[in-house]
Amino acid sequence: MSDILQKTMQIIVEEILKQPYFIIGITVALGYTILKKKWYEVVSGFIRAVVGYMILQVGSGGLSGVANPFIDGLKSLNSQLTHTVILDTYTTQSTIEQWVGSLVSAVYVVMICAFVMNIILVALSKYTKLRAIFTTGHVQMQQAFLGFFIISWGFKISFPTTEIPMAVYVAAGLILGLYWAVGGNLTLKPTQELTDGAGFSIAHQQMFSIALLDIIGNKVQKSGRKIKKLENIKFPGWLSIFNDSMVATTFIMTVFFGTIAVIVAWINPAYWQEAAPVLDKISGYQQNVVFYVFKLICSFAVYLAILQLGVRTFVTELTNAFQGISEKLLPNAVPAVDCAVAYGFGSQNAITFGFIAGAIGQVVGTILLIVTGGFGLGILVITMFVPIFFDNATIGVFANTKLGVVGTFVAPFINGLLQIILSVFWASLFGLTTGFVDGVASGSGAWMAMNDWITVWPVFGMIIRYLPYVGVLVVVLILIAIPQIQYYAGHKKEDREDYWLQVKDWEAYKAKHITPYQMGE
Ligand code: ASC
Repeated sequence: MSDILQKTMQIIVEEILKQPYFIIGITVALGYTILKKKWYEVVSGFIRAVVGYMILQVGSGGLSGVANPFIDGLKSLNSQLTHTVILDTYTTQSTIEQWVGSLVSAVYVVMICAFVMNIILVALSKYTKLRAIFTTGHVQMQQAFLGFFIISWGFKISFPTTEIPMAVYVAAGLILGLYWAVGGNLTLKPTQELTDGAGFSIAHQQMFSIALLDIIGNKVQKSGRKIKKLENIKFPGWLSIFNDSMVATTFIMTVFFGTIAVIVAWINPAYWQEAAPVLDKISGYQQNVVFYVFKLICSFAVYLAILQLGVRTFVTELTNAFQGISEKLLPNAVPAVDCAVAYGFGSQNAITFGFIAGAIGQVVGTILLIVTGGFGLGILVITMFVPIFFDNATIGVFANTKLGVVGTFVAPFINGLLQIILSVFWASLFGLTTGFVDGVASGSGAWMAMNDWITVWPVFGMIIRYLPYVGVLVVVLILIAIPQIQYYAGHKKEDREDYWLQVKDWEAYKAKHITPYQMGE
């Protein structure tokens, strides 16, 4: 590839595609222009979208950063953690980047083609029944790498290698583009229910589980069973502290991370002494450990509040502007956005409770792992914050909407357990139990551990492995069939066109098709 081409592609990928704030900003500006808004309204919409999204990123990035000292503390307890699998989205991306070496730019091309394909599929919505454009660029990049790796495994390619048949790139692009369009489409109705028609869907890493919760929730609601949602609970007595999500978050995080902090301090007293920052460079005063940990723990609620401010800043702009796009450019389309946007809706406590239930599931999974010697595979896993928090909190928020309190605890708990058990299994099967450093296999391996990547994607890989070429066709057909099933089987024949009302007129759709949930005592 020529130098200029490579540089241009790098700019497109790094500065535009991987930056959701830019895509969202441009989308708003484009939508307002189509709606013939005044130039200054277009500019202010663009700015609110970009700044709002950046605020959201400060919130979600901050949440991850706050958890790091605790996770590092846990790691410090075992110095032989070199043969471990790190459960994290970013680590998985960088581990695969090292394995694929010089083929990295080919993965960029796959990502760009898949994104274009997502748009084309939605442009053809009349036939494809697909309505969502994936806009979460940093997640798309991670998915492009793991998706490419899984599909290469399907074609029996082992890394490191310098040549890969064209068919692998084509299959990866096709399947990724379809996955983005289909996943975003699957989350559309549940997200409309959560947000009461805000006009977007979710573009993240647990889209199939959101759809599954919706299906289960519909069955439960239709059965007439009463559901108790978190937002309808008024906690009495001392429990009333849970009525305020800021207090609830800080309280729960204190118990959870406080316990970790104490365990770490007990086994490795030196850790916190080294981790605490120097507050005064001149006198060399190092922060007292108790105050340091207290401040870290309070920061969770701070970053959640920031995240929600970000959502409030740009969501209305995006919803309004996208009307222009879906009227003129892409009929019936919605933007699919980061899971954190969902945290601005529904019960705020569902975020924290979902996380805690998932964390408990992970603790149980880890104990099983230790007791069984890594399920006989000799592998240990270390979870980072993104899978344990964002995957489980998102599942918690959607579970609360459809299944109430019980769902908010049960669904993320099961997910947390599966995150550990299945990640060990998949990392081992797909050959990601070690990293690749300086030309040799060494260091920790990695797996994303997000729900779609412990369930549907590994199955895609296996179908392709056992049915070469035909398998690609099978996976593509399965993905193409999903929206058709939503359209044809989701509604009675005479109501079929109401499928589009989910985007065009949510109130009308809701009145006709959503079973009002029965509030429990
Ligand atoms: C991910 C990932 C993140 C978070 C973020 C949540 O999968 O890589 O940084 O989730 O998108 O807001």
